[in-house]
Amino acid sequence: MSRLIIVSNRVASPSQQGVRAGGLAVAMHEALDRYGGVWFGWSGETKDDATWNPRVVEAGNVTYVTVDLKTEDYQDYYINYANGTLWPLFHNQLGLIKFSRAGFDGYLRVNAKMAEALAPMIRPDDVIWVHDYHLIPFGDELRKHGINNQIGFFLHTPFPPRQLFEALPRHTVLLHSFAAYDLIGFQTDESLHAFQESVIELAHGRCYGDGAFILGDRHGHAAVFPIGIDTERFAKYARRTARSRHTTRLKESLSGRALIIGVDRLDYSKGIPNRFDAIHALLTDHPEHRNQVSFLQIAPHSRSDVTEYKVLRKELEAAVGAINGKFAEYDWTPLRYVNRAFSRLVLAGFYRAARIGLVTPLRDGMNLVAKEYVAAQDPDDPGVLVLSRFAGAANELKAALLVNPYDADDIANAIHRGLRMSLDERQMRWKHMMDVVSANTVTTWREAFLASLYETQFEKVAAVG
Ligand code: ADQ
Repeated sequence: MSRLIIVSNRVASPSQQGVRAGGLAVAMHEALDRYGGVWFGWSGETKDDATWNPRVVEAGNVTYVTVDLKTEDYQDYYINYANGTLWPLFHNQLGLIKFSRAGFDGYLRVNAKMAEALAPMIRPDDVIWVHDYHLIPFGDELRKHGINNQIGFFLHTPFPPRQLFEALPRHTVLLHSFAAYDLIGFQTDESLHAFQESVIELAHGRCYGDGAFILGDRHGHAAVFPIGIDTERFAKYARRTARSRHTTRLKESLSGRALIIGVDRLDYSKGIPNRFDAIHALLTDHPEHRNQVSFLQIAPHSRSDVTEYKVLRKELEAAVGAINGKFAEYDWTPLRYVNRAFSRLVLAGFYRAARIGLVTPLRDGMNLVAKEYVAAQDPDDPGVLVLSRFAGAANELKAALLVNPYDADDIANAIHRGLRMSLDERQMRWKHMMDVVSANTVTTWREAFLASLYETQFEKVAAVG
């Protein structure tokens, strides 16, 4: 049977699997766990004397293969280009983009070196699945080593509108490297269409109704595969943990107040400052909620070496101080701000204890937290999801209270509405969303993507035959 090789920027070591903050890590582990295979990528270690020799660790049915990065490569590839250029671009944050030639060269160099490290381990019938914006040129680099296997690519972030993508210096180099993949997956129709428009307008390629595209002398397929979660497992966690020590402590600390929860990596795309503004607006415009609600924002630090993330940290710390300073009572703090990761079990219990799940990214490929919040609810007394209309998840979770994340008043009004919502309406909305997250799970996502990838293989064989 052919092996699945998953390639992603970071590979969490088996010992780090308990606590994971990051949608890709969560999804990849859940996908590999079930069927086994190889997970290849960066170890997360940077060393001045790093070599490209891969380290191999077997754990259960998964083989983890990792390489370390030299400090300079980490800086150019990861900090400067992937997270300093592509991440803000793909989240429509044009003002935050920094482009440097050294960053771009480093990005191409690391992709080439990583492909060189993996290529000798690939068997002829392996299927390779590359993930996310860090590794767009990876497939192209593998092809240079004569790898003719099926290679798929999934973009976890949005793909930006053509007018923004055009602002990226040397964008055609990236666009052409997409064409090395047999199949490219996007989270939403919007991203797929933006990619197709870029192919046509910026690289003079051709796109067809069935998702096929031609770019230069290569052709591939592009389609939409919205990512899901392991819904059943998450719901089970939530039931199991409803009376756990952590959940009990949290509930006791609320003294009967309603809990509003936000859980995100600390990232400017997640709209956390706007969310804090919304809490301010809620307590100002709806004073009846003072001393009646507590907002818990869990936001573990991420990408702390990138300047914009340091700036955001400072901004949030100041905002928390200002809101608590203004509204807190001697026996009540409106905003609890916690910068650490929790196990999935603990998170599930916290989501279930929350009357409102507040998920308001400015832009997000999908947003798994929204789906986890739904999966964790008690069917007899479910909470209300307040969701940004600019998260990919909004395409599926239409029964959430959809808001404009830039509009603090809109968010505040949705929270107010959620806090007053009848049990009947909460149950009706929750059931609608739960049906969706139960039907489209991380397993159906993975199976749909791989089935399409295999299909392109048959088409290739048929074309050659
Ligand atoms: P992320 O931007 O990381 O993912 P998201 O989809 O919300 O965003 O996933 C975050 C994951 O990390 C969730 O599973 C969440 O439970 C977990 N997490 C967050 N904070 C945590 C904490 N304090 N402790 C433990 N776990 C925590 C990227 C894209 C998204 C896309 C995913 C998957 O940006 O748009 O949905 O990949 O494709």
